[in-house]
Amino acid sequence: MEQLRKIRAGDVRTASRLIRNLEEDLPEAKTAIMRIFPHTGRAHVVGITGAPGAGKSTLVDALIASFRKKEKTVGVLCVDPTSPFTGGAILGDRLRMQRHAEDPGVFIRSLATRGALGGLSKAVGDAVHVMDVMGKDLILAETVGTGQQEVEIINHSHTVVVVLVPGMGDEIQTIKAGIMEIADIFVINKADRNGADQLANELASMLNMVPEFPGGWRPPVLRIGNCFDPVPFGESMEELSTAIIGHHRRLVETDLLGDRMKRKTMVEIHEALRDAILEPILKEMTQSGEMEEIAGRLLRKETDPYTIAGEVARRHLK
Ligand SMILES: Nc1nc2c(ncn2[C@@H]2O[C@H](COP(=O)(O)OP(=O)(O)OP(=O)(O)O)[C@@H](O)[C@H]2O)c(=O)[nH]1
Ligand SMILES: [Mg+2]
Repeated sequence: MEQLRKIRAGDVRTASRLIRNLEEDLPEAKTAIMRIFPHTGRAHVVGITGAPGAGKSTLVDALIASFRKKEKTVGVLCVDPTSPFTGGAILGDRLRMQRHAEDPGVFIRSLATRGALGGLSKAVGDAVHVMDVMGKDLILAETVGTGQQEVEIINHSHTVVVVLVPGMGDEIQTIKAGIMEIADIFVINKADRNGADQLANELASMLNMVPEFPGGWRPPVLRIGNCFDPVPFGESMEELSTAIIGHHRRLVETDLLGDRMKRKTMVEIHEALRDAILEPILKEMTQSGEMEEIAGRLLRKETDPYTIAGEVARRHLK
C-alpha cells in the first residue's frame, strides 16, 4: 500500500524499482500490478515504431520537449525486443534524453527482457500502468518495428505512430505485413532525402484504397526533415505533437477510445493467460526433459506437433 501511495505521488525510485522487478518477472511485481491496476486508465499511451535507425529516439526526445511546452507530463519507455546485445543503443538513447532528466515532469525508462517473447510485451503493458499511476499525461513507448511480437507491444497504445524513412525499399512491405492496419499517424522521417516524394505517394495510394476509416480518422502523413536543421524540425515537432493530441481527442469524441481500451485489455489478458497457463506447462516440460524427448520424436517424424499438443492439452486441461 505504501508502494502504491508512493507511486501515485510520483516517487521515481519506487516506480523505477517496480519497473526493474517487472523486467525480471519477479512475483512481487505481479502483486504490485494487481494493486495498481484499478487506478490506471488516465494516461494517453503513444506507441512509436519503425525500422532500426529510422530516427525514433530522436523524435521521442524532441517530442518530450514539445509536450512539455504544452504543459503535459511525459513518461517514456524505450523498448528493445531485438536482442540482449543492443543494450548499448538503449543506453545511448538514455544519455541523449538525459537533458530531460532534471525535469520532474519527465520519467524515462528502458525495458528489455531476457525471457520469452511474450514476456516483453507483458512487461511493457505493466510498465505503462506504473507510469500511468504516476500521473504522466502522455506515455511514449518506442519499439523497433519488425513483426508480430512488435504488434503486440504496440497494441498497448491508444495512438500508434509509424516512422518510415525514404530509400528503404522493403518499408512498404513491412507496413503491409500488419503495421499498416494499426497506424494512426505516419511520419516520413529524414524527408529531406531522395525518395521522400515516392514514399509519400505510395502511402497515399495505400490509404486511398481504404474504403472507410474508423471514426473518420484518416492517418495523416507528416514529413519531418533533418533533425540538425532546428527551426523547421521544431515546427514539424509541433505538428506531430498536435496530431498525436488530435488523435486522442478524436478517440474520445467518437466511441473509438473504448475500442482501443478493449484491444489493449485483450492483449493484456492473453499475456496474463499465457503467463498463468502456458508458461508453467512449458517450464515443467523443459525441466523434466520431456521437451527434449518430444523434439527427438518430431525430428524422427514419429509424431507431429498437433498430436503432441493434443496430448499435452488433455493431460493439463479438464
Ligand atoms: N541526417 C539525419 N540523421 C538523423 C535524423 N534523425 C536521426 N538521425 C540519425 O540517425 C541515427 C539513428 O537515430 P535514432 O533516433 O537513434 O533512431 P532509432 O529509430 O531510435 O534507432 P533504434 O532505436 O536503434 O532502432 C542517429 O545517428 C541520428 O543522429 C535526421 O532527421 N536526419
Ligand atoms: Mg532508438
